[in-house]
Amino acid sequence: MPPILTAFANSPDRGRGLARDMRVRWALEETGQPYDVRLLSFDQMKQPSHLALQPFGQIPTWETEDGLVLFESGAIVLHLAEQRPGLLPRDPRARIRAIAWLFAALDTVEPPVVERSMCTLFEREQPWFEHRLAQLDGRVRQRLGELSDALAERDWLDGDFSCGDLMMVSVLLRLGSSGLIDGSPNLTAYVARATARAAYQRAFAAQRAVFEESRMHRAQ
Ligand code: GTB
Repeated sequence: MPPILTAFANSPDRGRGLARDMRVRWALEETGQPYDVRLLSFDQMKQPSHLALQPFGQIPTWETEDGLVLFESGAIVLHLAEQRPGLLPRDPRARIRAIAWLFAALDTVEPPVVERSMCTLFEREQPWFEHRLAQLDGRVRQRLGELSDALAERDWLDGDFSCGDLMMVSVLLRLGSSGLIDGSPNLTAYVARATARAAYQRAFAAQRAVFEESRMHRAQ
């Protein structure tokens, strides 16, 4: 039996590939690993059977036939990258540098990006919304500027495309239509280069199919 990834049955991103199962699907496609998906409602995510896999009642999780259970999208992507070639260099120093970029994506760039997106989703009605958004935009812009300088004119962050690039681009995509990346042409090109990869396209189509299917059911 193929391993099982969990994902939203009805993703709030409406098929835009922004939920965190997408980064795992992308890693699976990059490394050519087959998988099945278990789709969960919000209620199911909070049931004991899912909490046994993911203590915070979230997606994604990863279960293999031989009993491995993993949560945290970063840990799952890193595990997949270690299983087969494609997302980590062989050279030990290059390998740990790629892993450092994966952590940088999750721990340094994603927090202000998520904080901004929470603000636009849940704080829009507050009298201080515009002020707060400007503040958060500033924090995101600072990280984007630093990342843009680090990437410079290279295609990828450090050598070949790696799980560090996969995670960084997954995080940048969450900025969506904010326009914040537009000020950094090298980051815009970086995201376009990554999302043009066949593996990204396959992963995107797979999560999009879930949304289309649920839309059809809702319409019936
Ligand atoms: N650190 C964990 C990881 O990386 O695996 C975080 C997992 C996480 O945040 N999962 C979210 C979840 O299960 C889904 S992806 N939330 C339900 C809950 O906490 O009860 C986050 C997400 C949700 C929606 C959008 N969107 O609509 O654009 C984007 C990302």
